[in-house]
Amino acid sequence: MEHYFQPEIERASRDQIRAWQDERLAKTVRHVYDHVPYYRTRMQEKGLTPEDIQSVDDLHKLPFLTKDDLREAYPYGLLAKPLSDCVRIQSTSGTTGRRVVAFYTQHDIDLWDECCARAIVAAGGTRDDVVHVCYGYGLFTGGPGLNGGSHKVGSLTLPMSSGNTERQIQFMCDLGSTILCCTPSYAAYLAESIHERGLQDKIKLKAGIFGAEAWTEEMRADIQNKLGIKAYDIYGLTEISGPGVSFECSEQTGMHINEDHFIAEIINPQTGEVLPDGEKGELVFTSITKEAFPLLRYRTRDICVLNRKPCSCGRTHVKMSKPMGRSDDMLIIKGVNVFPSQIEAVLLQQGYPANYQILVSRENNSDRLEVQVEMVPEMFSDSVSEIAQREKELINALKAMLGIYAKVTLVEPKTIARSEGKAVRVIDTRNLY
Ligand code: DLL
Repeated sequence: MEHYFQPEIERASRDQIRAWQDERLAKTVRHVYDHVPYYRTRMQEKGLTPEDIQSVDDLHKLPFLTKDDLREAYPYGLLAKPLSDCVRIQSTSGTTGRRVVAFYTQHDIDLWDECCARAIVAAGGTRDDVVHVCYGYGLFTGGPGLNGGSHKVGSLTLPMSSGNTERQIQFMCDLGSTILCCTPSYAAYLAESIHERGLQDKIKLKAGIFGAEAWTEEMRADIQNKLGIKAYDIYGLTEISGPGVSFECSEQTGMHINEDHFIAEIINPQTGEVLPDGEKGELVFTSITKEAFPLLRYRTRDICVLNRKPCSCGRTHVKMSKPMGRSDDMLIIKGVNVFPSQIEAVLLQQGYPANYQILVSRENNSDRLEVQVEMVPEMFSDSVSEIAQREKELINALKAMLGIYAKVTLVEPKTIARSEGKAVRVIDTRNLY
């Protein structure tokens, strides 16, 4: 039977959701216009006043906001409440330029925790569960978000943070963790480590809530089998609050966006044109209940599809597909668009583990793509010619998927570094020289 943390909201009629969105959008726009000079200037440049934004139908009139805008406004430029009302910041792990800092009032944190609680209950969580959180704690939103959600549900919460796999497994066995929250790459590593130690019968996990990075259906099947659990996807981003912007239900066919808090649009990333439901494009969010850091039409760079077909779980909120890549991490190799998720799907379909690295380089003015993937232990005793044959099979499978040649190198098990947080899959050295 399906359970809900907030059934009246999660199963609200579409008319009700729309009424909440219209009212909250107009209120948010009025608030930022009055309190954030940055928004007021941007709206005035477009000849807009808050009266022009009465409902979701008017949303398209507002300008987009990008990560660069947030960096420009660093640190306080987009703050919509006095600092004395704010109780927390979180920040992204950006690799270049200034960090993005998001602010929260206590009310913002309460609503964020509720979003994560919805995800935990959708994964079968109750106050009787032991929720093992090994997302990082600190500036990253993963640990604090799931931690807060678990408290709201009333589950026993293990604030493990990331790292120290030995200790993770020991606590999991000793305390009887039932719900695991971490990145899918770390879940795969934990599963592998539990099997190596022959401890699969000692763990009591029933579900996992995995997100913060892209993962494929093949990887889901692999983790589910190895740990004997049901694996649920969870999505979110620091700018919009953190994990729990959307989450999967028992149907496991996309993530319900918490539409009472966030309005989702899909746009053509090149032109900015709003696309109809069902079309693939860049996801854009407007937060309509945030006090300290509301964002209007924030471009996520995540490419996905929205689906409004009724869901068997009874939730009425729109579903987003798993992100199919990011408009900014799409690799262009020899002029062909390549998403790391396509490569991962091929590897897993061919029975390889999700331990791989994609190396992109430039040689003699030409792009070169290499995929290093770990052999499964059974292959370890294969002869050199058998390994060469397997590499050839993978080259053909990748060619069929991507349309280009990729060199494949099978490496010994355990030679590719494991990640405890978000995995680094792509090493692109083309722009370094
Ligand atoms: O990753 C928040 C989070 C923590 C989500 C824990 C889920 C679980 P950021 O570090 O700001 O926030 O990174 C946000 O990560 O724009 C996506 O590109 C990617 N991402 C997040 N969840 C998923 C997912 C957190 N389920 C960026 N599938 C987003 C694919 C995801 N990509």
